[in-house]
Amino acid sequence: MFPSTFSWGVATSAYQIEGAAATDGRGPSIWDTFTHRLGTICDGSNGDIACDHYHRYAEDIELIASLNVNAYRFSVSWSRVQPLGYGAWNEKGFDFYSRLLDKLEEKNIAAHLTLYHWDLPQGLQDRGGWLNRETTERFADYAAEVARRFGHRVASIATHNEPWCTANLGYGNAQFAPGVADTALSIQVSHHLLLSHGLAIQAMRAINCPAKLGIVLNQWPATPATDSAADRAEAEWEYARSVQWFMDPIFKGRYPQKALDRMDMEKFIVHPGDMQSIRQTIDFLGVNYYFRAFVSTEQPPRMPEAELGYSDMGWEVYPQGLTSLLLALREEYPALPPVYITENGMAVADKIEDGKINDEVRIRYVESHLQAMRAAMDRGVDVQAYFYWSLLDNFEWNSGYAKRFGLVYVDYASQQRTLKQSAIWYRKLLAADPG
Ligand code: IFM
Repeated sequence: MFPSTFSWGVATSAYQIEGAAATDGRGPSIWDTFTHRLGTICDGSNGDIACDHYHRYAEDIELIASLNVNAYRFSVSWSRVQPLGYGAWNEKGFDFYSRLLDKLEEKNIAAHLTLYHWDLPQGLQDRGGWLNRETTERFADYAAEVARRFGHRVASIATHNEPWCTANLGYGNAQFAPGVADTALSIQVSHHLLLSHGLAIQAMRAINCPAKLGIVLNQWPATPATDSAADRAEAEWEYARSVQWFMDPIFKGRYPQKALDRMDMEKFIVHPGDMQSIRQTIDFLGVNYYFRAFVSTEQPPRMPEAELGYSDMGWEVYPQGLTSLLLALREEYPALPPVYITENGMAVADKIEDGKINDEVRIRYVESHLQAMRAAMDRGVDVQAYFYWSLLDNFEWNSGYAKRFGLVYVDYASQQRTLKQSAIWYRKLLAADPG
């Protein structure tokens, strides 16, 4: 049993499902530019149409409601509501999110809004993107405008989704938009993302935004492959550069020394006052959990023997990592606010057979992670929400449409949605324990 106030949900993001890339005045984002560049996406696809959610949102919210969830996490496409990322707002873009919120209200589903799920307006990229410090101010303007319009209609607003990915995959190894491979630049980008988070929180507080405000971080505990001093040191470094790199500035007002010691800080510029700007009180921390880091100094790196197997992404299924991660966060950050598990889910090579998608393995995945989350709650961690990633199969970034995370199967040719067995299981679970 979970507390009666617990939020149960499903999550999506704008570029992955909306489509309607050039409809009603939406401006291009860096993901439009990136996906249209040859060789960037495994199956050569893009998010031009995706799940066509822009036109099918009402049907999709009916689906969400049919799952018995009481919460829905989605993101706003910045370039839909402000085509260039600066200057004029696009009323038609805001109207879309207003209609979405109307429908969620009608169904009594709490809305959890994310401001930035990786789709920077191309107009800002043309001015230097996240390497340009000014982008942090534009982000704060955007946050304040969204909060002014929707702050009273949503339960929470997260500034960023997984800034680790924006910095490391967008600027570190070029797997994601905008496709830059320069580690030193990725470090500067991570600082600007954190700064923009702090400025956005301040801007939203300044207008007395009634929604809960926070950030969503992807996190993993790091396990050394062996007990050797080298592997243990490597695991500590991994944890410092991924988890603590984002947590320490927000909760302690400084970067972790263990990470600074080994990073290329030559091009790193932090202005006086930045760390205070980043260290804002937040009302919740969103944790996205998928796997642990299994750290080995051996080459090629040793893979863990995965008791519960690997997902279709090649990620180890390791539910106990969620318990240990949450316990570690509570231990290390006394000011830790309530935690929302804002993403957790599994890619499976799903197939429709006789109109059915038998994804037993996904059911076991969710079940085991809910148990792991519950174990951390029993030991005192204040977890208040769980969102399955994702509602629908969707555009999985550089994997295109080849990876399916949804509770709901999408036939992209017909846009037909079919509930997988996991969706039916989740619906029953929530009917029995609605939180
Ligand atoms: O699809 C992504 C999502 O956009 C961010 N978190 C991880 C998911 C699965 O890779």
